[in-house]
Amino acid sequence: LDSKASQKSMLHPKPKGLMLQYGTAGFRTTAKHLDHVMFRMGLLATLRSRKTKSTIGVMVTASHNPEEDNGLKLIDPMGEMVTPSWEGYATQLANAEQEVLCSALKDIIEKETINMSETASVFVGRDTRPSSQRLSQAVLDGVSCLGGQIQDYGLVTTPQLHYMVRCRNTHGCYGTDTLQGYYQKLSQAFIELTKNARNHTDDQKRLLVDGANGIGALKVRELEACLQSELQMVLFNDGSNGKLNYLCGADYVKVQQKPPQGINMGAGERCCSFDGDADRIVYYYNDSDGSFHLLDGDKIATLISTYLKELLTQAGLNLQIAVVQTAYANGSSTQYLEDIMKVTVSCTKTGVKHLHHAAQKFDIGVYFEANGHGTVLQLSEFIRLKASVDEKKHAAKLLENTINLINQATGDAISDMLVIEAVLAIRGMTVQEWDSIYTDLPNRQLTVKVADRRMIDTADAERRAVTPAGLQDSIDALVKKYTKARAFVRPSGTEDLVRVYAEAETQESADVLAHEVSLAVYHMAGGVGEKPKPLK
Ligand code: G16
Repeated sequence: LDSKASQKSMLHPKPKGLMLQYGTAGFRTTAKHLDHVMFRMGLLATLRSRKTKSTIGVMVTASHNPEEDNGLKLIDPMGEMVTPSWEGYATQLANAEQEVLCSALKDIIEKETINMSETASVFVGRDTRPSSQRLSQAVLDGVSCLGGQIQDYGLVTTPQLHYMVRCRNTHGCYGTDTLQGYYQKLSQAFIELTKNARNHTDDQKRLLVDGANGIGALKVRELEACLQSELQMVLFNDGSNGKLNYLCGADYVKVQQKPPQGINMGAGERCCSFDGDADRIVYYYNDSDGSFHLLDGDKIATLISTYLKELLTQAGLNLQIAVVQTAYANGSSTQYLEDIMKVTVSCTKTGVKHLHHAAQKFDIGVYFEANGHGTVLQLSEFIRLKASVDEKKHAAKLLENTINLINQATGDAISDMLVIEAVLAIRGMTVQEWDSIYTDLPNRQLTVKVADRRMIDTADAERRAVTPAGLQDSIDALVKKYTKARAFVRPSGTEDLVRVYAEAETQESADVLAHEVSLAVYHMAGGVGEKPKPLK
C-alpha cells in the first residue's frame, strides 16, 4: 500500500512549500495549485469512508469564486459538511511534503484506528469550471489508489451530491441516489403543494432565473421537464456565452446590491440568482420607479419560518422553531424574528457547517446565511402526521409535501427556489408583499487586501475582532458616530482577503462607515496595495 500510494502521488506532485488550509467550505485557490490536494483528498475520503462505514462525497467546485479558481468540499455520511476534526486531517495531508505523505496517511489511520480491509465508497461530483474535470480525475485516482469504490456523478450541483450521499447512507429512506430520483422527489412535492395555490395564473408562475453561467443553469433545465409548467422559468446566464460568476450570480447580486448583467427584468417581475455551484439563492425585483429590491437569505428564512410556524399551529403541533443566522444577518431581520415572530434566533460563525450544527439543536431549525445559503432541519423526525380533524389533516399534508421539497442535507438553490415559489403560491403573495414583511437596514459589504489575513482573529460569532490589538476599539468608536449602526470585520475562509460589513440607518452612513472601517483594517492589519477609496 505504501509504495502504491507514494508512487501514485508522484503523478500528482505537491509544489514544494505550498501551504493551504481547509477553509470555510473546503480548499479554495487557483486551480493550478490543486492537483495534489485533489489526489490526497481522494485518499482521505476513502479513509473517512472506512472509518464511518458509509459513503463519503467529494465535490470539486469553488462555488462563488472566479472561474480560474477551484476547490473541494468533503461530504459526511448524512450529507452534511465533513466533521471539523477531519478538516484538520485534510489540512495536514494537503500540506505534507512528498517524502512524508505516507507517514501522514499512517498517522491518520492509527489515530482513527481505521481497518483498511473495510470496503470504502466515495461519490464524486464536479461543477462546470474548465479545470474541474481534470481535478476530479485526480480525486478518482486517490480513491482507487486506496481501493475505494467510486461513483462518479460527473456534472452535478453541490447540493445534489450532498443529497446522493444522504440517500445512499439511509438506504433509500431519504430518496433515490440518482439525478432522476432527485428531480422526481422535488417536482412531485412541488406539484402537490401548488395544487393549494391561490390565483395561480401563468403570470404568477413566471420566474426569471440567473444561472450564474454555471452548473445550476444546466440542472434547472433538466428539472424543468418534471414540473409540468407549474413553474415557468426564464433562464438567463445559462453558460452559453458568459463566464462563470462574472457580473452575475447570487454573490454578485448580494454584495453589489444590483441585478446581474444579462437579465431583462420588467417592473415587479420576480427574479432569482444561483451561485456557481447552486447552493445559494437570492431573490430580487425592480419596482415601477426602477429601484432595485433584494430579498436575501434573511428574507428567505423569514418567509419559510413564518409559513412553517403557521402550518405547525394549524396541524396542532407544538414544536419549537428557531432561526440560525450569522453576523451578516440584517439587524431588521433579527428584530422581526425575535420581536414579531417570537422565534428563537441564534447566531453562529460564517460557514454552513456552523449553522447546520446549531440548527440541529432545535425541534425545527431554519438556517440561512444572508448570502442565501440555507435550509431547514429535523422536519421529518418530529412531525407525526396523525391529525384527525380536517383542517389539521390539510395542514399536515402541506407539511409532508414541504418536507419532501426541502433538501435537509444542505442548502440547495434549486430546492430553496421551489420551496419559496410554493410558499408564495399557497399564500397568494407577490414578491413585493414578501419584501414588505420588514425593511432592511441599509448595509454595505467591502473587502480589504492585507498581507496576512490570519492577523485578524475574531470572537463572539465573528462580531468582534480580538486581534490586532486596538482594531475593535477603533471600530467601536466609528460605529458610535451613526444611528442604528453596526460593523464587523473577519478574514474570509474562501478568498485571500478581509471582509467588512456595516449597516446603519441610511445608505450614506452605511457606506461611509464601511469605508472608515476598511481604512482601520488597512492601517492596523497590514493592508497591501492601494488604500480603500470612499464609495461614490
Ligand atoms: C462558502 C460557504 C458559506 C460562506 C461563504 C463565504 O460559500 O459555504 O457558508 O458564507 O463561503 O465565506 P467566507 O466569507 O469565509 O469567504 P460558497 O457558496 O462559496 O461555497
